Amino acid sequence: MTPEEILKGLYDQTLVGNAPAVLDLTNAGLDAGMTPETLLFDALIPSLEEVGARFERGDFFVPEMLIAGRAMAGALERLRPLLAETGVATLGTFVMGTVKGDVHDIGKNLVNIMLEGAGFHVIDLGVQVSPEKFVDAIREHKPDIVGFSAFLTTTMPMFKANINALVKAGLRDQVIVMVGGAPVTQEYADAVGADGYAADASTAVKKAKDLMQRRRVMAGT
Ligand code: B12
Repeated sequence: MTPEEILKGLYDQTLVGNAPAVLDLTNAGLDAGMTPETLLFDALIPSLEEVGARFERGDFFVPEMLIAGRAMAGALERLRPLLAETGVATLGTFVMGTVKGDVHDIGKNLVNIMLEGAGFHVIDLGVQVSPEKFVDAIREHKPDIVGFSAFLTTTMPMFKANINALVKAGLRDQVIVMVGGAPVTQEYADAVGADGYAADASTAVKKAKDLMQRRRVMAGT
């Protein structure tokens, strides 16, 4: 199979949610010397975007979205060790979670993998994370950054609820807040008082490093 055929196959099989074929094609791509990034950004992610577009048009329903998501998640698990393969010392601690009411975790998991690859110690709280759980995790792990992920316009307001909970717990000044997810914008992030926003996983890593650097400069260390 040529690299083009592998990418086309990955795109098509993710679209129909054929998890075993997606895993086989991922392995075939890696065996052929293709990079994990190529498989992700040139096939897997575009395919899920198309799934979303079809759902919006009413051509796909929740079950189709679910099996496509599962197929993508299987490939992501295969790629995880390769994407996270670095020997960099720990840059900082990052607590991450999908907000309460929201079960989307593929985007969050991708950000986690890239953060780990860049040298962050990531503590993943999973999905449907309540403000109280974020507060408890911040008290326990004392992270440099906390990340809130939301994929629904109806769960984005949880960013503000989480930030309010941090303020109430006296923790807001001790942790950098980053937000993200498909419907989130820089304007929305600014409006809720987050410190940083990123539209994708590689920008999220860059932004996390920038924010840590800025905080160090401000603290004079
Ligand atoms: C797969 C999927 C599902 C799966 C989720 C499986 C899973 N384990 O995640 C299932 C089937 C469960 C699902 C359910 C629903 N879904 Co859905 N889903 C999707 C779909 C197709 C793909 C999402 C995805 O994983 N994308 C891939 C990743 C890589 O996306 P990404 O945005 O590029 O991620 C990057 C950034 O967002 C950023 N990022 C993400 N998190 C963070 C966090 C931080 C801190 C930072 C800095 C950055 C960052 O980095 C990521 C990596 O590069 C989207 C369509 C879409 N276009 O997003 C709809 C979509 C998100 N779903 C939608 C809807 C409506 C639903 C349901 C309400 C449907 C229903 N009627 O039940 C339910 C809600 C369930 C719930 N309570 O959460 C809508 C949301 C519309 C809206 N604006 O509110 C979308 C947009 C589809 C659409 N076009 O209408 N869904």
